[in-house]
Amino acid sequence: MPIVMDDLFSAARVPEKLGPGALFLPGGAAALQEKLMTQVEAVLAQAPLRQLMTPGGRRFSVRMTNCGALGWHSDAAGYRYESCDPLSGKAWPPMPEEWITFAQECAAQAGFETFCPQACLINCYAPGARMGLHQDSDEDAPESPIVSVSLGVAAQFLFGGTSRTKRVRKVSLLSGDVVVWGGASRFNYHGVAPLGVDMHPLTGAYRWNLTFRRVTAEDSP
Ligand code: MD6
Ligand code: FE
Repeated sequence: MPIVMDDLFSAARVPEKLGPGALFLPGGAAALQEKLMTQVEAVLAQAPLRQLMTPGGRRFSVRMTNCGALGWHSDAAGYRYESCDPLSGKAWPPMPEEWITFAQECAAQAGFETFCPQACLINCYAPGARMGLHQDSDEDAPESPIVSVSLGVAAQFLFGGTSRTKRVRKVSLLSGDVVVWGGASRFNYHGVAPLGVDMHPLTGAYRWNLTFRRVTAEDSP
């Protein structure tokens, strides 16, 4: 078997600790990808993607929706979780049971044994869409990790530290990759570089990201 350049330069696709409480699971959702995308389509039929506004009046380049008991929302009033979709006034679509089980299995691999997600934020990236460096701090459950699943076109995930000025590391996220984020890394800055022009058999030109979140303390209903 000849060695090609890709083999020499690509990172090993094995689980890797990105920091205390932060675990990269390459291919962690590989076997579930098709099923997840089908279930995403079902969520979209009830809660379509929308381009939210930041509190400062800028439009997110990423389109978003949610499923679960709570959904993340942003407008002039601020970032927050809502129990009903502000577009329809109806409850967010339920989170599929398999998603909850899967997110729990991923969290357990990173040492978070009691994780029970209440919200799944669904992000859709078109070519050029990006997510600036931010902290996920709209949840009141600092003990709970976030479980993040990537589907479709590959992206560069930017993983910084607890302050904006810390070194930012780039991690290539391919379809089916999972990142678990908690403990001492729970509030690390992170973002996604502008999505390139590419094609993936499952999603065409798009990248999807599912983030599973606990919003209220783990011992609350
Ligand atoms: C994304 N992800 O991958 C954006 N947040 O599209 C996030 O903002 C994120 O992947 C917290 C933990 C993991 C993440
Ligand atoms: Fe985030």
